[in-house]
Formats: sequence, C-alpha cells, structure tokens
Amino acid sequence: MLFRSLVGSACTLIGAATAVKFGKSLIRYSSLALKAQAAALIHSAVRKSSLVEQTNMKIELLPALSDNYMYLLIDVDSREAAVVDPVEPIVVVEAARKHGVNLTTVLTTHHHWDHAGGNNKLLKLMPSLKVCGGDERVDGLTKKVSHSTNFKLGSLNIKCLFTPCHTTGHICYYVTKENSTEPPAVFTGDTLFVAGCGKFFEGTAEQMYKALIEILGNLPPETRVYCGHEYTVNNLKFARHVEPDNEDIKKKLAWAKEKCSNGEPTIPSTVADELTFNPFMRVKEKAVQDHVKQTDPVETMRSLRKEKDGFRVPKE
Ligand SMILES: N[C@@H](CCC(=O)N[C@@H](CS)C(=O)NCC(=O)O)C(=O)O
Ligand SMILES: [Zn+2]
Repeated sequence: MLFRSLVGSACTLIGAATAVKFGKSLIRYSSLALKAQAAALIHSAVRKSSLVEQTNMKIELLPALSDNYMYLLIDVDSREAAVVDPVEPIVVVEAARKHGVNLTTVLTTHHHWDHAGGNNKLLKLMPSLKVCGGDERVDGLTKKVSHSTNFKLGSLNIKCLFTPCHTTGHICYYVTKENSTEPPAVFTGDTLFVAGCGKFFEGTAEQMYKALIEILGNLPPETRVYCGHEYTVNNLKFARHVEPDNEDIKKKLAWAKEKCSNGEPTIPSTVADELTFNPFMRVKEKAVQDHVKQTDPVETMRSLRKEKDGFRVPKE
C-alpha cells in the first residue's frame, strides 16, 4: 500500500483533536505539536500529541522526528515542568508556553542524537535549564546523575534508575508523588519499549536482564511506562512470532494497529501489562524460553535480542 510505505515503521497519520479515557484519566489529543509540519507535509503523516492528566502530574506526549517521543512532565501543584529527550526544542518551548508552566529541567535518557540532539539548542533558548543525564556524552549536561540519584520537580520526586546496555550511560526516570493514590510514571528511553527493548549497542544480555527484570519489572505494577519510540506494532509482531498462542499479544496488537491507524500513540503502557506481552520481560516464561531453545533467563534474553535484530517484520 502506498500510504504504508510513506509511513514506514512509525505510526503516523494526520488527524483532528479528540479525547479518550485511559483508565481513570482523560487523555486529550491535539495536533499542536506537529501543526507546522502538517502544513508542509500534506501527503506525509502526522502523529497526534496527547495529554495524560492525573491530579498530581500531567504528561504531554510530544511526537518528534519519525517515531520518537519527547515528554513534558508537569507538577500540577507548583507548575514546574521537566522535559524528557527534547530533540525538537521549539515544540517543547511551545508546549510549555501553552500550559503556562515553568520549564526548569531536561531529563536525558541517553546521549544518542535522536534523544539528546536538541539539548544545546534548548539551553540557548533557556540558559538556566538544569540538564540531567548519566553520561558525559550527553550534550549540554549540567547535572550528571547515577543510580538512585533523587531530586524534586516541585512536589514530585524523580528517582534516576541506571539501566546501561543500549548505551553505557542510559538512565530511566521514575516519578512519584508522596501519599498519592495515582500511578507513578517511568520514562524508559531506549531501554524498555512497549512490547520490546532497545538494541544492546554498548551492553550485554546480563545488563538488560537487570534493567528489565530486576529494576523496571519490580516497580509498582500500575506504573505507567513512557518510552522513547513508537515501535509498538512492530514489537508486537515479533512478540506474536515468539508466543503465537499468547492472547494478550493478539489483543494488544489489534489495539495498537487501530491506534496507529488513527495517528494516536500507544503510550503509556504499564509495568503490569508489559509483563503479559513483552517477550523481553517474559524471559522466565517457559513458552518464551522454549521458542529460543534456552532454559536460562539471561540466555533467553541474549537469544531473543539476536533474533529480533535479524527479524523481518511481516506486513500483517
Ligand atoms: N527496528 C527499529 C530500527 C531503528 C533502531 O535501531 N532503533 C533503536 C533505538 S534508536 C532500537 O534500539 N530499536 C529496538 C529494536 O529495533 O528492537 C524500527 O523499528 O524502526
Ligand atoms: Zn532512539
């Protein structure tokens, strides 16, 4: 299909503003983030931004490049905000202005250009920003963080989780609010994707096992997962290949295809849901181990990643 080939692997479509429920939260969609690009790219595709509203924090998903996400994280109490991986700084500045928030902090997951490549430009526009990251290679770095580094964003707590493997300095950011009954959030960059994980560019299966199973897999199950890319449909096709009888994978894939065909994000997911359909988080499951003919979870992780690196994604 012509449209399909234009879109490529990302979930992208032009569409109008809309609103849907995500659990108890209202998620609003608007095409603001890509308005300018929409005008220029009539025959191409536009991915909608969306807003996850809780009473304690708001998170605006800002699609960037072809399949990346930036996230504006707002502390509702203080109106202080942070941005995760602001590769398109103008979009971020506009979103902060729209919400009337005080953007103080950049949370960089890792140094790759599609995540950290906007830091210097954003710093030029807003010189007092604190730029966090776990790697000296992060552009504009002002605060080097490491495992369990904690700091406040207004009334929110941000805990840094060191998850080296995709890169040696990769950090996930775990956000909580004391005494809140609402779910925490975790920004997982290119460590954990919906139904997948990042390539092991600078690390090992042992490290990804630690990151996915021991660190992220042990967060509260209701934790909402905000990842670095819209890879969900392709990841689920691989998951289906690994576990053809897993009903959760089939259901999630049908849902994700529908979201993508409307230009809507498949994010956030939750830790609990990932444990049901993400093969890289299911390396202790017999069905997953059998697929790669392994019995050890770390070896299963290694084999799965190797297989996915060479996987040809089917059309359907
Ligand atoms: N397979 C990716 C190709 C791009 C790629 O290599 N992405 C990096 C992050 S920038 C990655 O770790 N991808 C994970 C994967 O392909 O499973 C896609 O679906 O477009
Ligand atoms: Zn990336």
